[in-house]
Amino acid sequence: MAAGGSKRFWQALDAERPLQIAGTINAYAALLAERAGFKAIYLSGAGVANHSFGLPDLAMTTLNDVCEDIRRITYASELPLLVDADTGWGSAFMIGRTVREMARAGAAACHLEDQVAVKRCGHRPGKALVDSREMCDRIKAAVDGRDDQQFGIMARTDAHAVEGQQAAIDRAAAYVEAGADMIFAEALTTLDEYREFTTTIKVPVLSNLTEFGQTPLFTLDELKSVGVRMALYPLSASRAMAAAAQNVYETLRRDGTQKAVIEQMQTRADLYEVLGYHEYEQKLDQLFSEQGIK
Ligand code: PYR
Repeated sequence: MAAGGSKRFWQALDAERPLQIAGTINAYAALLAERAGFKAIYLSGAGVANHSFGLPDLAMTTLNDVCEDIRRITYASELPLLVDADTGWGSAFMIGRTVREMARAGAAACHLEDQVAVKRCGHRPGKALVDSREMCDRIKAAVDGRDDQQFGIMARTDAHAVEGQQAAIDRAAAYVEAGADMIFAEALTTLDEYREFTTTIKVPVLSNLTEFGQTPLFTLDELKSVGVRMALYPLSASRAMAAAAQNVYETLRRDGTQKAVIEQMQTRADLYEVLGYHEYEQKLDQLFSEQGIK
């Protein structure tokens, strides 16, 4: 299913402006995003840590952990998948390997950030950065490491919150010079700041619209008006899923029955529709009943 993902990513970026990229924490979420009409999806590092492992987003998951989730998602969905590669899990040749492993697992593009290896969530205090030269080395290693030249390399800078707007723009320009195909401008706070990025940086710029963070929930029209090319919603659906699940668990414990929350649930029929369950079942009947096996 993965073949051609990187090509489809660039096609989507060209076709939709800004390209809406939906966070999908697992394969089933990817199917739901596809049905809603998204043209690209995202695997969040926080999503892997929080939802696959029950851990905070503090550099506690590995390349293999992320690749396992990439494989599951890209087996289920043809949508091009952008993946959070955190700080790349090493330096030099290891970053090249990170890129190749992600591509082989089915990813279409990944982003690498300029935080130190003991990274933090981009919208939390206490972030520390490697210097610009070290981040440029990460980008060069990533670009050199890809065997599919269309695999997208996005450089994320966390500098706005740490060193200020001008330093963030200077870093982004250096990362593009080092070979980055796209820029992830993390935790900007105003549309003017995005405009400053997009007028200086000549590759597509992404806005991370994570809820309860530093960036206001700008609309697509607002982002378009300042030249932003990608709008990322990394955990919107998973936050809603988590709140719904919490409510169901609490209701079951409190009421001893799920009757009060049944209306909020996806029905069995809808689940089967998303999965193509009946087509699988018909195939099973066709394959085995012809041989007299019931
Ligand atoms: C995350 O969701 O983990 C990001 O880094 C955006």
